[in-house]
Amino acid sequence: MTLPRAYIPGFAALADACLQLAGRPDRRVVLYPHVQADGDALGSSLGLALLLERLDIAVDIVTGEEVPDKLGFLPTASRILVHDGSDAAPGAAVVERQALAIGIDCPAGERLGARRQLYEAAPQKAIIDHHISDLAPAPLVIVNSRAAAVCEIITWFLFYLECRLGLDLSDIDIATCLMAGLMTDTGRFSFSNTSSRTFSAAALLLRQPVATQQLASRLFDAVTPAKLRFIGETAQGAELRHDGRFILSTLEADVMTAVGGVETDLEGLVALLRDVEGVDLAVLLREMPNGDVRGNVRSSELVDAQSFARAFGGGGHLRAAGFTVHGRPLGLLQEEIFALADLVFAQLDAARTGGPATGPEP
Ligand SMILES: [Mn+2]
Repeated sequence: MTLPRAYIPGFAALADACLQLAGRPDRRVVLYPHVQADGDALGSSLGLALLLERLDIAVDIVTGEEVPDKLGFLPTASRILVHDGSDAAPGAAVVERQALAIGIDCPAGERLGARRQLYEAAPQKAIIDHHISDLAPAPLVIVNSRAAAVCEIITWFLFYLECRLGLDLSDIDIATCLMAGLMTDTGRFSFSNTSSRTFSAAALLLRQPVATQQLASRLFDAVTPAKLRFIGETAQGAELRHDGRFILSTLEADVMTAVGGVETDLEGLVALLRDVEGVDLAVLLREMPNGDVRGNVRSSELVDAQSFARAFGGGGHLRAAGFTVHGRPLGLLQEEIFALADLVFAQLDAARTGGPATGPEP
């Protein structure tokens, strides 16, 4: 296996910063996954924590909310500290002893929610992310938007450390956590973000006897009663436009309240919309209890989901992106989304009919 060269400067700087803290339990690395952490954010945080601990580096993980039930099976998930912004929260105590704070699966900032100040108070800060962002390059900013998951980046970091230190650093727990994130963000290795490097990273992890089938069914196949209801509501409310190439559905606050459920019950709903035959752009809106509207965007290779989400202040990946809108009624936002979709499909049609031929030569 060959380490992708582009990673070397960032990994060297990160390893230097971490290794300085070895044997110093009073000087800790603190990991900050994004709010509403998913399988990649939690898997990569747990995997990195376990990896650094093998090198006698003390690590804490601070999340914005309790680990969702669905991900509670991840090895050592119970170690995670929660910080909701109050001084009494268990996670707040890390501020005294954090020597290095690392934002995981996000560019830190707003994506840390109430933990932002805690992160920013650290004497040294790093970021490990795979989203497209405007972050200025810095030695401890490791952002690769071509990586399918942060777990892919962490796996290569593991490999880098093994080569640098001449040690075998993987174990079954590390490999299981990192594989969980790889599977989450690639839809079990089926999304277009899955590259040869993703498979190489998976191969590195499978040096350990990871229970991949069990992992996949826990992450993907399990459907809670709440999720079943959400699937029904999403399908029922779906509106198709532009000859079935655009689809939008909405989950209003009263539905969310009536069904109950948790964040992970909403996973896969926007993918369900995107999977409808003929759809090139899918948007799912849901009203949050505080009146904000969260939008999820998915697209085929013909449409840029990321720039669509950006128009509403969000971001993400080319085919999968999201945004949160504050203080705008759902109906108004819906109209804005339809208007932007009109523009997107008008441009697509113009490129197809009026512009130069883009298809393969006959
Ligand atoms: Mn991710």
